[in-house]
Amino acid sequence: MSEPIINIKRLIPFQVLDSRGRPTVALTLELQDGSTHTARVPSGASTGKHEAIELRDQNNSNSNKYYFGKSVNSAIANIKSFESKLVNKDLTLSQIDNLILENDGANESANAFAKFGANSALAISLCATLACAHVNGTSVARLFSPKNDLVIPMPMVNILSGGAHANRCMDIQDVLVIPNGAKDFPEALSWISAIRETAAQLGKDAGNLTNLVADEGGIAISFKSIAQACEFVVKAIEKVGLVPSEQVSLALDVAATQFFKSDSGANGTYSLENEGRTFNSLQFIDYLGNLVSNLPIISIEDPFAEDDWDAWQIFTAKFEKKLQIVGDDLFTTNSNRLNKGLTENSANSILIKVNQNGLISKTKSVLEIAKNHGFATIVSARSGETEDSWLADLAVGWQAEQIKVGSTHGSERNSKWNRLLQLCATEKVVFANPFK
Ligand code: 2PG
Ligand code: MG
Repeated sequence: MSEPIINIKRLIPFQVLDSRGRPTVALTLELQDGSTHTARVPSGASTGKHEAIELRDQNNSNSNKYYFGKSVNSAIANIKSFESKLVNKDLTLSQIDNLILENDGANESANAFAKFGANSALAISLCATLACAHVNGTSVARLFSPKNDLVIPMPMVNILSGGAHANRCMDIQDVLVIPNGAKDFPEALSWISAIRETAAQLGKDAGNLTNLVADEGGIAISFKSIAQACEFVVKAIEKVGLVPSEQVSLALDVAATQFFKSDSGANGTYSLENEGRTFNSLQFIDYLGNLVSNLPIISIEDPFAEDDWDAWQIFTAKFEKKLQIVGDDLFTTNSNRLNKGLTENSANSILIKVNQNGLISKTKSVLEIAKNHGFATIVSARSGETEDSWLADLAVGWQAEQIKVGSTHGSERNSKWNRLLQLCATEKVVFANPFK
């Protein structure tokens, strides 16, 4: 299938706010046919050090003063100065992405886009994707999946938040649920909504619900141990009348880089402050092994720090048959890091975040490499999100089979769930279940 061609008239970048109230880049791309295509760029909190670099204004200029150094005027200026390289030309998405890469000299190295900004790059690449769907006369989902039934991904949904998203009220970042027994996406979402509300009620009843909805719409409750947090979610699943494991299972995003302390990169300790325990890598492998053996956990993300490759390898050798082992900070949606992980058998699944990479066509290539090697793929939102819903279309179009966008509170989360509901209502779909 040949790629659609677009002809850009102008780029209008501007600053908007994300779901955490922080500035982010938005762009309206106008085509020669007069149509406009607008996208907003997400942003993480627990960012891996190998992610493409997001540009923020560090200076304290007047326009930045009230945003505490987080404004994105330099990224916006970069888009504007790049405009002349794109306008009035017939270009495909791949050609546009390559021009952006050449301009930065980044070539998908770790820490790419230090000069141009991954947020500048992604704004252009996203808008170009939307424009390609427009000239094709289709949705973004259908741009990438023109034939056959659309594959609606299995959701992985945040119930409890901790770590960088909830003032570290739990050591790990998320306890999530996967509705692996649901017959379709609408049923899956209804189960999850019930579990989230029931968990909030249980927290209130027990008097330990922190008066805070976390960054991704999850519930913030202090737990002394990870096991306790998991048991709490199991209780919520049962209270709803669903059967743990059979119908709904647990997933963890450990986000271990956040509590790994090291002077020299690889050798260091994992320190669970709420639990009051410290582990070396081998001890932490045993600790997590024990958790997954005793609880209905079917997926574990970032169980080890982003450069603790040995621990990943040992853990994967032990648990790959029974567990989805997901690299987020480990791979940072970067083909070089993914290839190292494939060679060393460091995981069996990858989290795909478009702003970790910076470009839509290159992100798609990373996902395809992963799929071709039998890895499970999970398209993911960031903790700083916007009202945009293109992520749902990308997950469907790329047939990722899993999607993670936080919880079921907050319109920046629900815009993605709602888009999937819309696709279920308007298209012929099949519901992916990689856990059957
Ligand atoms: C993650 C994401 C989303 P952040 O770690 O998977 O939950 O968090 O966007 O803060 O990196
Ligand atoms: Mg993560």
